[in-house]
Amino acid sequence: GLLRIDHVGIAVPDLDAAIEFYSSVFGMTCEHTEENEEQGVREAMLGVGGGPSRLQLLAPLREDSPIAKFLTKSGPGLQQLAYTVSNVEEAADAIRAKGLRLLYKEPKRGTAGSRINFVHPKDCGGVLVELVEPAVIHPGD
Ligand code: MC0
Repeated sequence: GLLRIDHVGIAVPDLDAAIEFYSSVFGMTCEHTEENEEQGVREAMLGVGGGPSRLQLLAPLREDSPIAKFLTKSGPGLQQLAYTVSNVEEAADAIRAKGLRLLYKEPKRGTAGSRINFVHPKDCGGVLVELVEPAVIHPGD
């Protein structure tokens, strides 16, 4: 099952400008940045209010990346909602068994060594849902 909301992801054209915006307007802190070549993104994870809530900023690395396509089609804005799970294969199988499409047959690599899969937004009321199995599950999760 789902443990909690892992992060909310926002597509942005310029990562550094977006980090500066969220820092100066909302006082968020950038905890981690990473390039994910396979996903075609440069990303930043921002902490919200000193608690476990996190905002992920996603900028395209290439023209053919899902974020580039999203920006062209929809413009900057909410791109994904991610849930923490303890086991991504089990969570994906359970959702698949309900007849929804998962984007990947096998999990791929996400932020900070996590293992990820996605539910197709057309099967989820227009929301791109990401399942995240962190490399380390923190106590209390
Ligand atoms: C597309 N659609 C969306 C959407 N992206 N709806 C809601 N949220 C989104 N993010 C809708 C389109 O508007 C369109 O609807 C239909 O789905 C097909 O979209 P498309 O523009 O033709 O695009 P596709 O089919 O080529 O790609 C959509 C798809 C893709 C979700 C399959 O974006 C994808 O593979 N996403 C998963 C990977 C990803 O997002 N990576 C970047 C984050 P209409 O009605 O117009 O037909 S990487 C990440 O998140 C990692 C680093 C992490 O967190 O650890």
